[in-house]
Amino acid sequence: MQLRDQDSEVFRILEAERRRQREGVELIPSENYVSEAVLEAMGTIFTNKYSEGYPGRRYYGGNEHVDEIERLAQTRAKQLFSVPHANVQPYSGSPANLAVYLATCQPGDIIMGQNLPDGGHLTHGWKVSATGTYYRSVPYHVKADGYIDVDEVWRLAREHRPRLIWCGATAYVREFPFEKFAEIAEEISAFFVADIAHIAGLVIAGAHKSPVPYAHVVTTTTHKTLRGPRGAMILVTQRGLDKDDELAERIDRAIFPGLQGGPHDHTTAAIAVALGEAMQPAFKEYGHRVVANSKALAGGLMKRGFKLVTNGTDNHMMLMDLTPGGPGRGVFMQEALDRVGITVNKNTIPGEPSSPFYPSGVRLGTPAATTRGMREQEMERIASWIALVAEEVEASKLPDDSKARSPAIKSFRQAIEQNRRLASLRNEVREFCLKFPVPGTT
Ligand code: DSN
Repeated sequence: MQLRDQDSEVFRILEAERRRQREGVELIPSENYVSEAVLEAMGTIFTNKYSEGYPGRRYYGGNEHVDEIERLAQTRAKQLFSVPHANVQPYSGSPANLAVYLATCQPGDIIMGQNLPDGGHLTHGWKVSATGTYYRSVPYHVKADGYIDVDEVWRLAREHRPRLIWCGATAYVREFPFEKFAEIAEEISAFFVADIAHIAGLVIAGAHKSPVPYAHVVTTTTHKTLRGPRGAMILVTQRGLDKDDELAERIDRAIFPGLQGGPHDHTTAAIAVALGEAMQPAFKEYGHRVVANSKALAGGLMKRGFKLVTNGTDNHMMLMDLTPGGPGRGVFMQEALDRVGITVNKNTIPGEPSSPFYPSGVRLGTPAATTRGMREQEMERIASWIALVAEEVEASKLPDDSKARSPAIKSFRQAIEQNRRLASLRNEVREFCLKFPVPGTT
């Protein structure tokens, strides 16, 4: 029986989400739209199977076809990234990164990663993450200009001699200096792990330098610029095997049985499909277009007087610094843009004067809009809408008194619901979006 007939309640919610995706502009840089083939593979009977272990070495019977699909995903991953080993089983990016710790460190070891408010990821040692609890985290930062402070990385690495150094981020708009991290790690005999979750698709397309010649291990999610299902991969490079010839086995054992149980075989099937798509010439073009669109959107925003961290971007994302209008305004912009159908996320900025919950920035990116076929001229239009929304909410400021904040945001929400200018922009955005189909929503 079809979902529509069997469970009208779930179907209704799904339809509402389908409408939201079709009728709005998705600018969260970690999101994307998968193809219908990826969606189809996700929704297959591979979800019925248990397959603990690895191809040819399973704990359950009946895995001959799962073995085949997992081997195919591994082969495609190895070919695309030019690496000798790929594990495609991590449930998502955070478990993939945890598995790297398990494979390379002992609890209590010193590790280094980019500080979270400076754009780094939770799993690179931030204090509230298990990685900041079980390991001794020494974060590095970005400079006042927004670029990674490589001199500080050198200094901290020499002083603390970490076992593991991460390079990778969730909110960093410039090309990563992988070669510098390789030199630093080499000098102190640390493992160098590149987390390319955000930029994997750009790396495949040649629109961002590859970390493979420099890092020992590379982790990535599969659902951001790579445009696959929600999942992740851990790649071991030749450099990694030269450092530790058992590194691939250590990584595999860390994922299973170290951290996870049975792999999600339907996800593995969909990863294989996404990797197959990423091998096509059209994907190269896609990766370059994502960056061209990102530069166009950044240019459109700066032209309209917005301040961007580092004054631009090299990749798929940009970070608006809203502090000229007062600290903590990210939340107002996110809510107001949501109201007109432009989805972004509030984000901390380097040197954040407010807090992660009430940050002073907004993070935007172009992977999803580019998948829909939007180009530079559409980015210009989106920049103009963002400017209009900003103008409309210019007067809204975050109260200094922390108790007054939640009520202020509540009344802001009511005000934007009633704002006629925003309601009319919402209609314009909807009409525009319907011209750019989202795969799987028609
Ligand atoms: N949630 C991801 C992002 O948005 O960048 C990071 O894990």
